[in-house]
Amino acid sequence: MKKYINFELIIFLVLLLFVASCKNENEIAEVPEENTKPNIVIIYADDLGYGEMGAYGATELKTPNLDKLANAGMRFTNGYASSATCTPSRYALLTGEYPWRNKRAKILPGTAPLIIDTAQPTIPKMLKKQGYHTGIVGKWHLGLGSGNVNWNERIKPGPDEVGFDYSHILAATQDRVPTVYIENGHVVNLDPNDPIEINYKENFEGEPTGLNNPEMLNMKWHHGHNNSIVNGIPRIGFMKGGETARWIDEDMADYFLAEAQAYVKRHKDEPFFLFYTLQQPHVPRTPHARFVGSSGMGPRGDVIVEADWMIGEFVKTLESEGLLDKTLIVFSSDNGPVVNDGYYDDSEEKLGNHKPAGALRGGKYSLFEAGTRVPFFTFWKDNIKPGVSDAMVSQLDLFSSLAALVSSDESTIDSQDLLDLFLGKSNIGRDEMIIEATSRTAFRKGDWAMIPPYKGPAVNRQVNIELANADDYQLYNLKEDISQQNNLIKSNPEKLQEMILAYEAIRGSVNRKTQALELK
Ligand code: NG6
Ligand code: CA
Repeated sequence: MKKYINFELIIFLVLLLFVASCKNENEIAEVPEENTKPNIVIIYADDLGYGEMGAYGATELKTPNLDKLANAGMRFTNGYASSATCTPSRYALLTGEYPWRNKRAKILPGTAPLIIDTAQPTIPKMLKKQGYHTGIVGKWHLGLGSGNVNWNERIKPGPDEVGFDYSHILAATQDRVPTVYIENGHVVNLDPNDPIEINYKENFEGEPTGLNNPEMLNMKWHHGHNNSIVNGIPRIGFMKGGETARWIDEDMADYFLAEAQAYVKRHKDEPFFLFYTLQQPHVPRTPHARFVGSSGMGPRGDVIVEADWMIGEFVKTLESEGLLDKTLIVFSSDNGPVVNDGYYDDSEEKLGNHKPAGALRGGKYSLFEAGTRVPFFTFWKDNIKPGVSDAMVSQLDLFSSLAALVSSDESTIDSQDLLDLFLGKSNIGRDEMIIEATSRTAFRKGDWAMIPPYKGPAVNRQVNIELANADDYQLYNLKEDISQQNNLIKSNPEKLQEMILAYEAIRGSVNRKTQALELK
């Protein structure tokens, strides 16, 4: 009798094990691990302001493709770049570290060495460890090499050494030399018999410049931008040689779009991360002929229309490759808007009623809100429900949030895991953060903004932007006063003290010596 019971029990257990193992096999077969990893694309505009998309209230400028994504995704009304200029914002986004912790995170010349330590964690490195292929197409501006780059050899360290498997970039900005594309460390279409030489201090003998040869220009410089002339446009820095490699400015949008599309097609069968970094609407604004006149606002508006079109085409590619519901798209801008950033390009004359910063005060280079508060949204077909959030979020937070998305346990001190917010499952953002503009810092906490006193002009007359320099502290309640018109330090000294203490707890006490804004 005893024996019989045991026999039955054993059969039962064997059957149970068999069923359980079948179920496991089925599960594994149905959901292979790789398929659970979404592709990640960050589309990053250059100098696009808070008020430049229909979804953020623009009425004069039409951005239908961006609006479609923003309105179908999670749109943040308190989304921030970490800085009011390009290099520091890009540094912070990729490393998850506040840019003011790195003294070299400032607007860089085209000859600057790489400012990300090759041992430092970065988003692409973190994603690579989770099986992602990683690529960057577009603007870089984080430095290349370790000083004295030879542009005619493999240029390193660069994107590859900080985690990008593939890179197809412009080194610095569209207005800085070298005016060539660089693919995986090699200048594209370079003729070895016509080597490239670059110098940011002095010209090469006999080479024309914007300063000396105005007759050669088809775009005039307003301030700075009077060194070497490429395609009739005077640039920052001096360049010689590399004739066959020089880009055609008007083709840049099409060029990078084709590269971004090709990248997606090449890597559609594995999880990929693409950092698609647009050059628009940074100067010089050079829309393709198809877009000239498209905005009625001159080249600045036209290149925004062009960028919007590029994004529409790029999304179509994701769709036709069957990837739209497998790809998280994050869109933002590296800093706020500037209208005249150094060329006479009709941008001021033709601006009309368009307000690049919306209701915000300041602009690029400014510690007022327009410097860092930018368009910021996430889109993921069938995975993120349409919504608008006023929670505070910084591009710094992408590091830890994307790590959480791909089940990596990496994070950084400055980057917060706000994945649920990005996916529209929560409305809890950051409580506080430091913002930066041309090496000055200010503080955001809750509804409040606090700007310490800084010496220097209140307004930069060249770009016509209020920088937020003042003799005393400034304190604004952004909920009641989004345009920062009422400084509340006198009526609310307790709040000011609280803000100063919280700011200094992160930033330390800062030596606020004169911080002249050098635009050169
Ligand atoms: C400034 C340039 C400006 C722009 C900026 C960098 C002058 C006078 N001004 O120094 O045109 O290139 O640097 O912009 O040279 S950013 O968006 O890349 O930070
Ligand atoms: Ca920028």
